[in-house]
Amino acid sequence: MTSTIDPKTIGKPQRARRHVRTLTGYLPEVDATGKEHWPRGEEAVWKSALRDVDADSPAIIKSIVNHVQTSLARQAYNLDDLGAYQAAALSVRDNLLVNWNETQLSYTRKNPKRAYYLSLEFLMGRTLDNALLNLGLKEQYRDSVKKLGFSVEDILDKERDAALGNGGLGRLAACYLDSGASTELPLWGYGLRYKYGIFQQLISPEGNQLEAPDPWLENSNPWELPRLDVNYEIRFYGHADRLGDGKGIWQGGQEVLAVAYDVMIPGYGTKTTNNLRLWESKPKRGFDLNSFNAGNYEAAVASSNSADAITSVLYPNDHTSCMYRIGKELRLKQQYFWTAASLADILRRFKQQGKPIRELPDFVAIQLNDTHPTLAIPELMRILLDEEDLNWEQAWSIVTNVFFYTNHTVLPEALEKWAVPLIEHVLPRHLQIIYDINLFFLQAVERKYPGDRERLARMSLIEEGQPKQVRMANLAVIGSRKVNGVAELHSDLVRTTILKDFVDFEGVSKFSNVTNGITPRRWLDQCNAELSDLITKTLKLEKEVWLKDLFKIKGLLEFTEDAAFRKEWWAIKQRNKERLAHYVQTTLGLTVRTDAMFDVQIKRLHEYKRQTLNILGVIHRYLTLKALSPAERKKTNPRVVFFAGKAAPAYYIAKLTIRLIVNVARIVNADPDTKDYLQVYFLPDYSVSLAEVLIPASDISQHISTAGTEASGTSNMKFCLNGGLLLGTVDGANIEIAEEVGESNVFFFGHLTPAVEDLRYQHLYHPVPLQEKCPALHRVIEQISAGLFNDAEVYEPLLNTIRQNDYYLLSDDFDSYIAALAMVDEAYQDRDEWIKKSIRTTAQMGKFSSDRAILEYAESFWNVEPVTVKKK
Ligand code: 26V
Repeated sequence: MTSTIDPKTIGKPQRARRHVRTLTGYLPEVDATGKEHWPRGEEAVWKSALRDVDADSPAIIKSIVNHVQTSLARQAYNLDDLGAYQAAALSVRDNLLVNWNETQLSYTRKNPKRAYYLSLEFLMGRTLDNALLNLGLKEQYRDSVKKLGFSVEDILDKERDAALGNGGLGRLAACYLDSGASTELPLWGYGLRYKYGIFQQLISPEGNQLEAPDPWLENSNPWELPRLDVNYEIRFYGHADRLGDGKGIWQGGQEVLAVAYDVMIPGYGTKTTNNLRLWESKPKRGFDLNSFNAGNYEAAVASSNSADAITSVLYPNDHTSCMYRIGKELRLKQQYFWTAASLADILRRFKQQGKPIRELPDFVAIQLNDTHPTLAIPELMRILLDEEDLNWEQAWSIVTNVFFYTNHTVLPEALEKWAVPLIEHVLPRHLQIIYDINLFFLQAVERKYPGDRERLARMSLIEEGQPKQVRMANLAVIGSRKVNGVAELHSDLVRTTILKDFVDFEGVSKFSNVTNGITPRRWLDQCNAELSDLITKTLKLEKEVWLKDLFKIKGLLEFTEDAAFRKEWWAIKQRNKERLAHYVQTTLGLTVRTDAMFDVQIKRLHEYKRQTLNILGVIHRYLTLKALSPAERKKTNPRVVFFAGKAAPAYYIAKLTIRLIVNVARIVNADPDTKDYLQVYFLPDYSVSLAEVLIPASDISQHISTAGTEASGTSNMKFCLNGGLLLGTVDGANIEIAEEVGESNVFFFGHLTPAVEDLRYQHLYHPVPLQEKCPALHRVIEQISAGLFNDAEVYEPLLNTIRQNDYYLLSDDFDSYIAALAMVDEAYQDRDEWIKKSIRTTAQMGKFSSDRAILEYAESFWNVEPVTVKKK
């Protein structure tokens, strides 16, 4: 069975009349009598809304039509889906604004302690659908838009993703904002308004990843409010002089302007509408008049261009922290520009209350999302010392009570370091302060461990070398009140490996864990509306109740034995598979079987995430199938394997993995012997919106990082919440998911974290030939090398990573991986039992709501309490 229907069109009325399609939209049809026929929707609806004062037109229709006319300067005749999306978005924005104003007013009146989430990435995806859900206006807008002649699905589809992030870290920030507003916390986000988000991924005919810019603001962005009046001057370069007593003065250099753009963040089922403030860089003056008057036009615009450059593009995380391809200096300027503007804004708001600066920690908590905003620590010191005239002890005590630091990786190559000469050049005053912090800190360490020079060298903020480097994680740790990892295992690793010395020195209570979470609004109700409705119906609860207290879905456990319920559950999975198949058909022109098991791995391409292990497993399956007789093949379980994800542009090995996947897909899908049993797809340009289609369709998803390398993973939670089972290693949040849903409902394989170090040692000093160690893997690699997937020599560098060091332990885990895949196949054959596993999995995912996670931050770190904004 293959997909032939377009699920989006089910139940959609056919348009009665055809209209002439022009570049600008539709023209009215003129019939034989010369009468014009209204092009869109119901004539009376448009006309009464246009009369504006007419009370008989529903408010939503009136507001959309009003925006069509006055904001877009268009009318029914030339309104296309994009225009309709924009008008609907502006109309929804009006609603958000009312709540936003109400919320900010109530914060100003009540003056609660506030929390700020500083993140260089916010991977928001689309907004319209989410705003409608949170406002509880989905059905009304569906109706209104329909009366105006549009389908809500079509117009939702016109929105571009706001892709201001790389992956998990940025999407986590977006989930936390949703949960902050939904739990009524006074929580604001601060980030950068990149002109270009994460690059668009194209795949060449050979299977190579190509990158194109992501001009997401091209059609204007209805969700942001420019606040041209909220702006701060930010300085770079110049020179700094010490004034004694830890104080200094910073002068000269370049000054640019940080201008605020606000994005409203509505809570689900609350009036609370928080703010995400994104900064744009602008030249302080349009251009340099002196150069202009001297006739030097190029120099005049050069300074203005360099100011604009700061927020022009989001940096992809590269495979090494050295980022040799794109300017390091610009990245450092980005980080400082954003932290300095955010701090200035936070302090201005605090000062409006008229409180003394020493009370700052009673009113402000700042969460540092990874080390990217760590410059906020010396920046706040600078302000307190040089501008507020506090002494060092007073200033340091404020700083260390305001900041909180979340670590998101233990991979050594991902820990940020900045060259001392670069910081000295760009931020001379901050380098002085960093040195002073280091001096006082190392003096204290020396007092506790006299003469332990190695320990001092390890803990120093400065790493010796050519050049010397500032270790941002060390600075973030000593400048913060609490430090946390993002899953139990990861937090343990943080405490026992990268930050062990700091735990010994400061005591373990400063180092804790907050397991990541996801918002069930986007990641269940929005992306899988049918499943959400079934859950609501089955639990006999209002959907608002269980979507805000996700532990309530445990009630589904009672229904695992109910055959009718299981049938409905499975039918929804099937329709989600068809929706995905339809997407593949319309975007790639390929026909996906929907009667097979859907097996999905979607995440950034990285060696530690081991997409390579997955594709080598696919090849193993292919070779095995080829060796079977047609009759034996028929007994196997048909499987469709989906991959999606971007590789950092300079990450050669990751790009080769993509190329291998694409070429394996090409050969396997065309092989008449196997194509009924195995299909492989690489879906280009992975995004939040694509994840929303892929996740609900998955039977099994793969989270197969080398043990100890994936801090948490959050897509694992999204799949399980949607009733997809998990195939994974004992790593990150996989472990806690298994604890919750029961180990019998997940498929674990591979070596455990404590074994990893020893295995790596063996690879280096006692290597065993691959042929002996893992014949199955050896056979697969030899086939690639022999040209089974064309371009044999192209893959050699990728294959050599396994043949040589095999740092990520593919050869150690391959056999148990293949065994785990076989267990998945076997389990899938018993369909009823599989569906029960699927239901049990969803039912026991309550812990992974980001509401739980954000409340943990609020209660155990920030000491920030909810503020109820009254519904009028
Ligand atoms: C960055 C880099 C940069 C260069 C070297 C290689 C490398 C490897 C990883 C990273 C990511 C650093 C931070 C990050 O994004 N961590 C992710 O955070 C998620 C949210 O906590 C978590 O679920 C993911 O497991 C974690 O990788």
